[in-house]
Amino acid sequence: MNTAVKTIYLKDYQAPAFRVVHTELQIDIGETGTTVEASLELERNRDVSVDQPLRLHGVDLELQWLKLNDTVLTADQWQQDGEELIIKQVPEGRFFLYSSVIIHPETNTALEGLYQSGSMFCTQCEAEGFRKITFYPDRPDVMAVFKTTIRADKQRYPVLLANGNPVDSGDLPDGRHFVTWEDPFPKPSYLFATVAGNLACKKDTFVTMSGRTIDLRIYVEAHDLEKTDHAMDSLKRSMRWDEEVFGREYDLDIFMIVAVSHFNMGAMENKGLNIFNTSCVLAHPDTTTDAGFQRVESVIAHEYFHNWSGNRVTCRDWFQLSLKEGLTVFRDQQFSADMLSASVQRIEDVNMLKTWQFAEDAGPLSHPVRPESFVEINNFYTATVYEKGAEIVRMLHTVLGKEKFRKGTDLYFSRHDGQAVTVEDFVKALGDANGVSLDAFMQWYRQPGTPTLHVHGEYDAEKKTYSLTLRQQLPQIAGFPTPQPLPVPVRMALLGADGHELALMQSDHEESGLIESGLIKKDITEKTVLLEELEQTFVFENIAERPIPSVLRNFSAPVRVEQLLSLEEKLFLLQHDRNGFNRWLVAQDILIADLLRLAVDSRAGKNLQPNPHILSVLTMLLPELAQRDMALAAKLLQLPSLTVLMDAMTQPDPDALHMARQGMRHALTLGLEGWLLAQCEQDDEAPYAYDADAIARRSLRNTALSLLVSFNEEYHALAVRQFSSSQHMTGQAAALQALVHGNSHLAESCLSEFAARWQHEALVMDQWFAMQASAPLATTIERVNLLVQHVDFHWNNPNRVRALIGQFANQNPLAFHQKDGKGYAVLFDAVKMLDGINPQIAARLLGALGTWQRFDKERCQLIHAELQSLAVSKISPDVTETVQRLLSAVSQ
Ligand code: B3K
Ligand code: ZN
Repeated sequence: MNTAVKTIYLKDYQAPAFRVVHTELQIDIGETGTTVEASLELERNRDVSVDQPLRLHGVDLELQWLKLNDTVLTADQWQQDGEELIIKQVPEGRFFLYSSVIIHPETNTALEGLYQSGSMFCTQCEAEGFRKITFYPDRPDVMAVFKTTIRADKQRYPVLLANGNPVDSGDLPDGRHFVTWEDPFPKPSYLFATVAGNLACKKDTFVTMSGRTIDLRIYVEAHDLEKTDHAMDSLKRSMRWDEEVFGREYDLDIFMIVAVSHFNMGAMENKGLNIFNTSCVLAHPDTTTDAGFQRVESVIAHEYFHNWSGNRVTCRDWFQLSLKEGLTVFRDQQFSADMLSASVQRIEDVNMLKTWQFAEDAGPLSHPVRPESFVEINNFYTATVYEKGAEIVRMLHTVLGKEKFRKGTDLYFSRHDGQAVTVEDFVKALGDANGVSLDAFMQWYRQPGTPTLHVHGEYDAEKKTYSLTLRQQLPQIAGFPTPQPLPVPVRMALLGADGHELALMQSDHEESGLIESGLIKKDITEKTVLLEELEQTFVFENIAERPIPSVLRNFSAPVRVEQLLSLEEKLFLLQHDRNGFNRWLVAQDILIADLLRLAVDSRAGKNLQPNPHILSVLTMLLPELAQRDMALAAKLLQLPSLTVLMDAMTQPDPDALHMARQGMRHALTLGLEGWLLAQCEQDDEAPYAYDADAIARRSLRNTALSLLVSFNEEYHALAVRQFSSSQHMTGQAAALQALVHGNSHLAESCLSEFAARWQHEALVMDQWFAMQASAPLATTIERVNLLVQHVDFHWNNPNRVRALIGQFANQNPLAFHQKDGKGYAVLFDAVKMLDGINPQIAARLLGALGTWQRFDKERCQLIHAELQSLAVSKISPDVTETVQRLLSAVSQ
């Protein structure tokens, strides 16, 4: 086992000994090395004793010289200890430290620090990449004003960018040139960025709410210029929305986005110079699916929103990551809900949470939204920190209500502008602004694991009261204290016999000071009750009939729900609840239960017979629902995924669940064949429109097509027809995927045609790899092993690795968990291969095993052996930490 890893603890946090007043960088880009000269104006913080040395971070830097004020430092005046450069004696007052280092972006495959992507140079500094550029106190609570000069060959790199505003530029000898940028806003080093390349630019402007005109620029490779309209439009809408909804105005005179094709994640919010994975900025109907368009819109918004939630107010240390990520995800989710359909957005967000975050929280990778220790912080950019973090912010929004929440964020942004703060500061500002204490919610940040909410209702026909009893069951996660009750907001309504909502009046109920005041009025039919103890009963009066409760509306808390309702009552909710989200939620519940039953039958070799009552309700409901809410109809038709089903099974059996799911799909198609066919035969709209209705129509049509293709070979021609005639990628890709996943003999020729047509479009080729890797077929492993050898497969491109290996391991449980262990071998071979190239991506891939301990003995043994063999090889700290955490499942 690699034991050289060092664990960092939240409890050990110490304020920085020195602050950086001003940072000046001179970056000289060369083909075989880049020189970085830094000038740092430093000052010892008050209360720090004079004998404390200056400690700077630095990784893989070739030090040329170091100067303290006017004196060159000799080797005995400094020392290097791991990632630290220690300068033993520095003056008492302000002083300057100058350094010169050489770095090698041209061989940097980890894509952290300064690196080359294709023919351009770019940076990624979050979380700790700046230390790969120069010696620096590389921690978020050290905020400085930056001035950056970049020099490079003018012909190859005509565009030279950095944070802030351009203040100087000019030509240099030998065909080189320079540009100087100044960023007036103090910022931590993780928000530093620079770019050099030959890039085309899409320009626009935005007039802010105070009347300032901002230059907007999106830099891309020339052939991608036509794919920037949607990003620019999304950016302008994000800027307006943040002004209107959060009162946040942009601060610099220019806002730039640069698209790069080699990027470890979606995008990065560097001050004034966002750097984006091409997949999250480029969009065109010819090459991008609806899902791609939506992703661009939300990531553009997310990074833009970070300008306030992250940049102006940043994190004190990396344990506080959710301070900026949870809040910003919440903000981007709200934005997307306002742009398209709020209920579809909520369904998608919750589906994501339940699929990935609940799973993460149910295994050895479980951690609190604010972790208490880490080896490699890059391993903690997780669904828990992001998505569960966003759910905590959403709960605060729910209990305060929209206006008070806004008062709270106003105070947070003004009180902490220019500061590096903690999650406590955020929660306190929201409370202070409204004269309430929200401290109880801090427990959500500290306590890992998903609570289960047990719901039980009783109607007293004589007293005309309805008592709703809520109980929270909290999982004990190894290594953490006994869990404490959490505040759980439960948004709810009571439905009468014909589906109408009953008026809610609570008897002698003391309103928690947190809930919107004035909520208890006679005509209120939906309200939020706050469960603060392990168990509480809420009594509603004047309830004239026995109601059916609709609880946890819009998923008002990130919990699993166990509700004592009969199938009939659940089917009633599915048909009558006015809350579209809850119809989806209850449908999931109904379907999961029946699919689990079918899986048991499948293991016993029985005939698979889905519950006829469920089938008849669905076949009756869907065509009628599609008239009113096509998007919801499409969502219901998609059925819970294999991953969600595995989560619901005590010992997941992907084979049996797949059979069960196929059986249900078959039965549904049988009942709905004519209607499904009618959906596919409707005109495939051209030109492509990006709006909620058009997306819903395409979604329903494509879901119908996939059902028909798996149902009967006769329908394969229908898919080929759509594949050839569709005027947009959403139609083409869905048709091809239906053929590939439906194991059609027509798939192969369409795959070849598609590859030939799109071979020069990397993002389309990613889809080509992905749909083959995610095919639930016995032949997939063999195919993935061949695709790894494909000329267009590159280990050094994270998008391609995610498209092939990531999709296989995360989106194809059937093949990945194949009983002979060949699927695991694909993953572990990839991790070993990648570890030397890009440890961040290697470690992330292992996340696919987050619940491995729940599988049967044979599978567990195979995975355990692979993990152990990896643990004893020479691997990066990133992978070491993840392997150790995964292995901890066996000692728990
Ligand atoms: N803040 C970046 C993520 C950085 C990841 C570093 N491993 C993107 C985002 O959340 O906006
Ligand atoms: Zn973010």
